[in-house]
Amino acid sequence: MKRNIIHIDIDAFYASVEEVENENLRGKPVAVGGVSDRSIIATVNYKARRYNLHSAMPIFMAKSLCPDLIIVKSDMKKYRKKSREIFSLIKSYCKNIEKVSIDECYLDISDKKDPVGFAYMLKKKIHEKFGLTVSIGLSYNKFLAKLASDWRKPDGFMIISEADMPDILYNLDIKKIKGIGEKSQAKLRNIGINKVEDLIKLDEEFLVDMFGKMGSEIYLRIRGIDNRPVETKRIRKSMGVERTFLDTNDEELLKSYLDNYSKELAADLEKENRAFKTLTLKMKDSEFKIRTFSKSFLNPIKSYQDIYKHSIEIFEKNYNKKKLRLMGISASNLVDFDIFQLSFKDLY
Ligand code: DCP
Ligand code: MG
Repeated sequence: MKRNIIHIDIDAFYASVEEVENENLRGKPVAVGGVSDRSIIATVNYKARRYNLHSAMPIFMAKSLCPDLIIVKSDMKKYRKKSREIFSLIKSYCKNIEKVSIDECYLDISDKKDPVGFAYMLKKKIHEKFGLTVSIGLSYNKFLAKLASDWRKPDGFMIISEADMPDILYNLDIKKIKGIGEKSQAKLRNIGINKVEDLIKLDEEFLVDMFGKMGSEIYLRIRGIDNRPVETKRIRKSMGVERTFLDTNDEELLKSYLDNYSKELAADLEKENRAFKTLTLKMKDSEFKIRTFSKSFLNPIKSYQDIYKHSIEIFEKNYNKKKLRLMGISASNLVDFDIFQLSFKDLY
């Protein structure tokens, strides 16, 4: 049966939250991030995007491109709370919701008689209650719904029907397809493959050779096929934080990122009442080589202090001084903290 799926993504999320709260910011270029010149931008509003500012850009660079930029210090607690409120509003209209990040979710609305009307209603409700605009994509699978929500940002609404699919997809640049990294893009462009219409001529074997397991996924996606369900109750096997930034080998800066990640991961664990036994540090260098290192614990950990301490330890032991472009930490071997406490009490 044909499904109707929507993907919702809040526009310039952190910056919009700040603009709603402080009217002095409205109409001006705004960035949210760390305030020191050495820190990086989390996001910028659409006014600032006109100056080519974007997420992960260092503050000093942003200031030089846009001297009038207003920088607001990020407040994760506030954005998480807002995110929870928005998702719970959405959930009151549709239970089939899969949250995929702090400001994105999929809904399976196959049971709604008027999917377009429903999408507009949601946009209106979110705007009325929170003053925020969202972009929505409507299609018959998750991949195309996400592509559609990205199409007309901000405050966008776009439908991709089965009839529209070939025109939209085949004209797409290969960089728009998830799983095709910069290195593979360069290789493909070298052999004259720039758009999906070129990529589609390759057989599945070729793609699997090039991309591993992901190759089969790419083969299907570029044909508009994606059978993944909207997973309402996803049982998470791991939780983590990772970011791309401007290449650096400044150890103090890298450690300050680990400090931020540890705070975020601890807050996520707290929210879900989880602790964990394995911590993994991932480092991608400027040549795109990825190295990961893990450490396991007998007793589960969950606090910011513990996560930070162990992340730093793994980092100091394994960092090879090469410039990094991405770093992340993740928690796996998750345990439910209530259960853990219970068994712990039972033992003593
Ligand atoms: N974020 C971050 N660091 C990044 C990317 C994003 O801290 N490198 C944060 C800030 C964003 C939020 O996550 O507000 C949501 O990410 P999006 O990619 O959806 O970006 P925005 O919502 O800011 O903008 P858009 O209108 O493009 O969705
Ligand atoms: Mg967004």
